[in-house]
Amino acid sequence: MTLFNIDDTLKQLGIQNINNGTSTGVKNFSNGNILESFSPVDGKLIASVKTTSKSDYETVMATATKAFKTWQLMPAPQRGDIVRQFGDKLREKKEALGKLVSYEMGKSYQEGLGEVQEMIDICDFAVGLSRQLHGLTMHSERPGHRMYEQYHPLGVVGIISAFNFPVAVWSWNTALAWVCGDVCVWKPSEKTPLCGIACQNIIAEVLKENNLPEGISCLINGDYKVGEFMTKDVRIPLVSATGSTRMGKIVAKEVAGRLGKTLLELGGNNAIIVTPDADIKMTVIGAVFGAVGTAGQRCTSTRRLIIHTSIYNKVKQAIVDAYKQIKIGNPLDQTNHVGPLIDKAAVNMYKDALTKVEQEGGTILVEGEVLSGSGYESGCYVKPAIAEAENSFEIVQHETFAPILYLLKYEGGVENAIEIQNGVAQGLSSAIMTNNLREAEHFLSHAGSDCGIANVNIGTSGAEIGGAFGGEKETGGGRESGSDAWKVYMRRQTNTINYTTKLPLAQGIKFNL
Ligand code: UN1
Repeated sequence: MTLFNIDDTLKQLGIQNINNGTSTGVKNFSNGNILESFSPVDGKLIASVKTTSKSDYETVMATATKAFKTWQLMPAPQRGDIVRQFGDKLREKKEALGKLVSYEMGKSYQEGLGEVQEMIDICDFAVGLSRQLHGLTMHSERPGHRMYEQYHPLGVVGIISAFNFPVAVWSWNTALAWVCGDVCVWKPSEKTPLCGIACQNIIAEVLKENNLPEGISCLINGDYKVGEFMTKDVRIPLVSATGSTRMGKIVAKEVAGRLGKTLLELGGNNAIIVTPDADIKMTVIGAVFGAVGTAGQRCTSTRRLIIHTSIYNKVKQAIVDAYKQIKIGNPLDQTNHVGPLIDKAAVNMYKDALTKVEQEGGTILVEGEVLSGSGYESGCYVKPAIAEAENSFEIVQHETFAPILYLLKYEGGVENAIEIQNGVAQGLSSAIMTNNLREAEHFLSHAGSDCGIANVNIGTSGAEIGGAFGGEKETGGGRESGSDAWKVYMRRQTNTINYTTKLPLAQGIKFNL
């Protein structure tokens, strides 16, 4: 079944059969190996990308460094206007880009559109921000002195993004970094390189239309070795990396070794606490979308449900019943809820996790399965599974990027549920379902969730861009998108100005010459 014409979509986004994976926004070139992008939807080759060689990378860095000299001098609101134009172009290309995201990554078309909407939203946010890159003013202890702080651009920002949000995560970083006066070099996941090419083509048009220098937006492609060009490069003061905790630890060590900055957005092991006061209908919707949406491949996906024993059976039954309604299949067919996993390696991890949970003593409530036959030819479609487990199981402690939901029980007060919720190495997203004010406030208090995101009567996934996004512990501590996340893309400078004819020293120190 052909649900859309992929050739037409690729044409609209300027994607050819073989694409140069290195770009400075004006020139596209590349001398590295060929990377082929296969769709998990139907297993077909979509197109190929030539990866970035070391010498291609050097050309990119020379161009980016030069572009920074111009870009940083442009007033921030004017940079904001460029980001506004980028947002407008994204509005025009929303359907095409949403389709490519869906076809190359495998998430539903609605979620593909949602991802492009997140890009548009962050552009709007960044435009407003471009007039608000505020510092504070302070009172000096010295007479006739004024003290204040300013934020200045950092330079070249490196962005390493993951396959699961192949376009939005780049835009959260880049839209803010641009208004802050930085230029960006982006390495998309080698599993979704065409999404990277499509985005770069869109921003390149905007930059050309405004006669801006090449190098403000650069693209590089390839595997972790290409990422290493950036992590090892002292010309890159900030590396923003999204992906696994394993990858984040390597990036953090490498960049810290040269005293660079990192913004890390890594794994989650997100739970919803379901208390006796929960609205069960809302809980089911939140939990099921959280667990099976994007086939469980969001860093905010719901992996654990922590249910009070008094309502355990009722909630369990409601969730198991809801799973019977789930339709798995081509994500571009809008009647399906769940598309494929990204590739066969992900399918193997899913299978391993299900074996492990049983070995550790868990009970499978909804059986997992790798689907085959008509419509499932890519071999990447799996059935969302549910297992009853213990929080202490090694597999429950681990983030498996697949639709597997663990049901856990708690007894007594909400503090016991919070202890289970916090009892993992990751700290990204968390939620409580309750109509009880005391429980909700306890969960949000300093004695409550230890995650970067804590929601009441909402699931763990689907955060809005207006808030700072990220988490604690093994999630890496970084914050992206809204609130004051922009500050990481700038360097802070404290300025003290003396407007007198005397030179008093701070701390009252006397130094008479
Ligand atoms: C991710 O999975 O890396 O909150 C990001 C959400 C989305 C972002 C997820 N807005 O689920």
